[in-house]
Amino acid sequence: MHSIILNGELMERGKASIDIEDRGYQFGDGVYEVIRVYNGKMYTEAEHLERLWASAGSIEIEIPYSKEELQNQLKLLIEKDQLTVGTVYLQFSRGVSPRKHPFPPNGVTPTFVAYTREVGRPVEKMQSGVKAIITDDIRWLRCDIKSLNLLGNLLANQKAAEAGCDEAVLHREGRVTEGSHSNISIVKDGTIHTHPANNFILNGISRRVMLEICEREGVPVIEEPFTLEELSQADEIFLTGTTVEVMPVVELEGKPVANGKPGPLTKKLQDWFKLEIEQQCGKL
Ligand code: DCS
Repeated sequence: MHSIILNGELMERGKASIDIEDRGYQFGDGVYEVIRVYNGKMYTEAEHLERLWASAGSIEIEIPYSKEELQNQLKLLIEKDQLTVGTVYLQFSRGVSPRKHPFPPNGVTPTFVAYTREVGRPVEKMQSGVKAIITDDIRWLRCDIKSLNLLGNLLANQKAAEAGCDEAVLHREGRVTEGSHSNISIVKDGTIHTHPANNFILNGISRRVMLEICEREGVPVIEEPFTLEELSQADEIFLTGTTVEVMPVVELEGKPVANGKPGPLTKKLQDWFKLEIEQQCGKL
């Protein structure tokens, strides 16, 4: 039976209830994280918690725990659920208050929810690659905040799903930003191109791991927006994200990417990424 943490209390999922005037429920007024668990251990948890605090801070939500306290709660949850490979989802909303747009008065505490899910590594897809569509990035201008408000992402991903694809590549006036739930990079003549970590994208933790690997291994990277034209001419395209790790895109808008198979640099990055995980969480 899966457990849930609600405001610091570990309980059965069926016992948890959320007030209808919780601002997360009514406004999407909150922030979240998804942390990968391998061999029962959280991967890059410090980075995720750091980003959670940054996201909360940017919308003036004060998390009522220390990072250490939160980490301990999540560890207990993982142990209780006996999770080996999966994810922990956690969110903080601004709390419960009569529905009004301005922030509630002081004294309203954020609502904290966390639960786990068993999710295997997408090994087959990592080998075969996935398909993607291209669509307008209609989201707001603070995509660096991991906000509960995901309508722009959902509409894009729904379009992808309807086209039988896994991901939607988003662009603003022809400049590629990211995927609906992943970061995107291309390879051209041995160089990786990826959007810089500014307000137009989520600064993905997996993206950062990938960039660190590239620096260490001497793979050249250009962190500048690339165009749809460059995307269509890419030698390789790959996504990075907590659940997808390093995922090759082999078909874009129904056309094969290069020869339609995962590219050599993407495959190398997958191996290096796996080694990074193994260093923190043990053999996969
Ligand atoms: N960009 C967006 C819009 C995302 O939603 C995510 C992750 C990423 C990039 C990649 O970031 P990480 O490398 O830090 O995961 N989205 C999470 C989600 O909503 N489900 O799973 C991962």
